[in-house]
Amino acid sequence: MQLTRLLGGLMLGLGFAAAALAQTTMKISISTAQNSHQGVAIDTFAREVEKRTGGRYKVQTFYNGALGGERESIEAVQLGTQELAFSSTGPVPNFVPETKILDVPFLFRDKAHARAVLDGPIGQDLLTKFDAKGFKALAWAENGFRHMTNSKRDVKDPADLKGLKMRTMENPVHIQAYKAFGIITTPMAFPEVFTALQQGTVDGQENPLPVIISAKFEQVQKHLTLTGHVYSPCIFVMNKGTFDKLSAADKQAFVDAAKEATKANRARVDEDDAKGVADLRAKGMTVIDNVDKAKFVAALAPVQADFEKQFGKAALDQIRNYK
Ligand code: EAX
Repeated sequence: MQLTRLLGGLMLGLGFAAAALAQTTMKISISTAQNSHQGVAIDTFAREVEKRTGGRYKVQTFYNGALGGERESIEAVQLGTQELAFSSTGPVPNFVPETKILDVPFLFRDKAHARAVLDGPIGQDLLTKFDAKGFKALAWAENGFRHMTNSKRDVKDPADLKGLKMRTMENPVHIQAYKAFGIITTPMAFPEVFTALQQGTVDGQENPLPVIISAKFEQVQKHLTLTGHVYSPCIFVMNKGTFDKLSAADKQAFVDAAKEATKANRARVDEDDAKGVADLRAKGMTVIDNVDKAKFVAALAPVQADFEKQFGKAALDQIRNYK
């Protein structure tokens, strides 16, 4: 009894102490559902920030584009009206043009290659490019490799893409490449995509399996082809002023929380990639998984030549050959 009372008193004391400490709440948002690889990322991040700062910082999580699409969220973070966002690189080149190189199609062999590049000196150097634009980029994470879906036909060959009206991200590199496939490109923010597919405003879209599954695109798309035409990184961005005001230890806590979140995010992407095709087939999609990738690569040869001019062959080779 003595002990219980003592413990009770201690906990009460601790409670008061915690309440006396200033507690700061911050916001973070994603455009996909909570039950997704991005939801796992920000939920883990919020938990880790709270744990690593002894509860002095709380991160409020928003899903499904509740605070706006990815471009709007990044803008809000830049302005400081929102402290944090987790986004694909879709709209990022409009803020930090140096990241464009990561959106080049067929640049990465597989997820292990992409993750190694992002975690290595190339990716870490790119994170520093956000500083001058009003951001602190905490860590890279991912969506995974993007695949094509549409409501019109099985895409077995690049020629089958000709004339398909497809929603794309607001990303200049993607748009240039997809035009080279003969796609009629319609850039659009993610929260509008389901309705656009449902109403037939566009025939198709492209996204990794984790996004297709969590957005339930199988309800409005019949055909999926595992083109894996481009790797889709994600990033944790924070308002620079907000980050700079943190103590050195808290800065480290935020960075470490983002790294921990990336681990959980990547594990979920692997899980979704492993079961995604069977899942989507069971829900009625036709999935072309024996893709002759070389044909799709060849179809982009002219545009790749232009990317080599834009980004420099040396910079692209440095990524391609990274071990
Ligand atoms: O970040 O806009 C997109 O297609 C993105 O891949 C999606 O919002 C997940």
